[in-house]
Amino acid sequence: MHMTMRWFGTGYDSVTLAQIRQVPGISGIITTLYGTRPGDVWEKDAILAMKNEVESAGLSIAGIESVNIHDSIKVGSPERDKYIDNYITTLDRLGEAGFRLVCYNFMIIFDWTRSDLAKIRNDGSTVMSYNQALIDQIKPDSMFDTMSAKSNGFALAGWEPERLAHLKELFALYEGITEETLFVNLKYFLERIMPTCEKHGIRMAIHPDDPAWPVFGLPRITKNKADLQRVTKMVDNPLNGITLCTGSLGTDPTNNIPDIIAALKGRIHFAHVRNLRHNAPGDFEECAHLSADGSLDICAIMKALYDSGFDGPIRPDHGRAIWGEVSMPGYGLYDRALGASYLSGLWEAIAWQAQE
Ligand SMILES: [Mn+2]
Repeated sequence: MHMTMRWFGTGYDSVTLAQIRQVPGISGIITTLYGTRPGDVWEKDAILAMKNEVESAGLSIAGIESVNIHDSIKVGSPERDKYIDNYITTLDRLGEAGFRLVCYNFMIIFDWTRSDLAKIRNDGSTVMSYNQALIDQIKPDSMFDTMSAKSNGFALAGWEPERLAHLKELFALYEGITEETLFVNLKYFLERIMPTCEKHGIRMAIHPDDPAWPVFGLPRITKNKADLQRVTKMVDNPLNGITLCTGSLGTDPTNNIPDIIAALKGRIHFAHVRNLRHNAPGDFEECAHLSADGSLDICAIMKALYDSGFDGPIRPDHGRAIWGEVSMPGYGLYDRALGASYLSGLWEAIAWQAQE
């Protein structure tokens, strides 16, 4: 296990690499080439500049989150081959630069979704929250404004304004797309990229749906154990794996995360570990990482990862906004540093006990 933190890049993140380097146990960061759009070929020079910037700050890049997938690939339209070729070129360049982990997702139109980015808790901290009844009152075309309204002026990962400006066209594009079509199109994509992944040893780690159910009637195919097993089995290559995101899978209380970890043993290439609190069906809010603060047993999750032989990067995921920090929602320094220390402490105790 390597403890990491996500970093959004100079000019995009309120947190600096120098600050991240001082969080105990952090050896690397997870980042991406910001400013690129889904479908773009990443420039070699830009990849190397990103790598050099992080390494000259005394850290390494433990993985890329994300290389996003162009809509034509998800839809399976004729121009998808061109965009898969672009994706392959990007993977080739990332592999040549020494990168071995790529996170991506197959959510359509909307990425992760929340009804509030700054819900005030009793202790005065704020968290992101989701209430299905509130989402049901929002028209899809005002979803971007709802998300941006409390983003503290930061760009939100997966919520590209240029793409979402064409929402009507996007909904038209995905009309008639079912879960089955998405599985078929994902399989086609994975089969085409696997030779390049094998050439460099790049582990692909699909990120689960957040929340883990269809939103605005759009199908989702990475919601639970059965979905993730289907994804890993339909292209049965060890490099075709998943990102175990406890905060996403955990939105559905019927998802037993330690059981999912055991079932996906060997195919979990990356882990996002955080807690959340269920208020009612379809109604949850984020919280501190500590088990006692939410509904997930974080110790049982870390133990399951340890027992599965997990050797990839873990990062604390969204944190609360605390101590007056102003940052991109979920991505302040303070609460994620607390989360990283807590997760490292659990891992140390679990490893110590295993040696007794
Ligand atoms: Mn996640």
